[in-house]
Amino acid sequence: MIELYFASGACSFVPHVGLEAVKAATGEDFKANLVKLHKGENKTPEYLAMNPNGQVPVLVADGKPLNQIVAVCDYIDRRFPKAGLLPAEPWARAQALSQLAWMNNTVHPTFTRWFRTGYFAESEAAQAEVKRLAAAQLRKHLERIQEWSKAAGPYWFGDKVSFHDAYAFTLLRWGGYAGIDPDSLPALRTYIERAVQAAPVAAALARERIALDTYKQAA
Ligand SMILES: N[C@@H](CCC(=O)N[C@@H](CS)C(=O)NCC(=O)O)C(=O)O
Repeated sequence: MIELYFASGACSFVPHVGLEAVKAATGEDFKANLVKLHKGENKTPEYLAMNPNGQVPVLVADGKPLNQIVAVCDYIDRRFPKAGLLPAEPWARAQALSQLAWMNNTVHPTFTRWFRTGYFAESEAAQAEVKRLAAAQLRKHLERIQEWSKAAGPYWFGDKVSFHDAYAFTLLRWGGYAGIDPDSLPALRTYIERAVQAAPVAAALARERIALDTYKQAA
């Protein structure tokens, strides 16, 4: 039995899409537990016992909690290889994990500087500077993802949806909040618009009630 603790629009979308792909490929269902971050549901003693970082996602596999996206994705792929979420050939798999790790350990924390600027600077002027520099770095990061996405056909690894499609969507969607117009990354946008049509992505989007509409919301 698999359970996923997720928050709408958060990085937990990445394993969320993976589990929908597993369900489509194998029939293995999962329980999706919504965590309301704005209500502090991720800071309760029960939640912290599953993830001391107080973050989503948490995957609970047969009663045991696992956190950190890269580990969660690796576990889902190894437990359900039939879903073909990651390449099986060792070098291709290592490259795939390298990309996933970079999205998680570099692009994602750059967004943290944008979303939670108060952690990094106190004065209004310093915060404005942190935000401006973060936005400039985010654009460069999204440009690199756009370059990678040019090899997608139709999805990141071919004809099966993967975690990378979900992370690319999430990062482009967050970019809208940071003032990055998805239209300014046309190849990435075209690929993402294709990826969101895939049934597992569409199912996760519907459960989370999100879309690629944050740029307009932020304007
Ligand atoms: N490196 C962590 C990042 C997780 C993370 O940053 N989660 C965010 C949502 S995207 C979160 O739960 N934030 C709430 C908080 O930190 O209070 C992972 O891979 O799981």
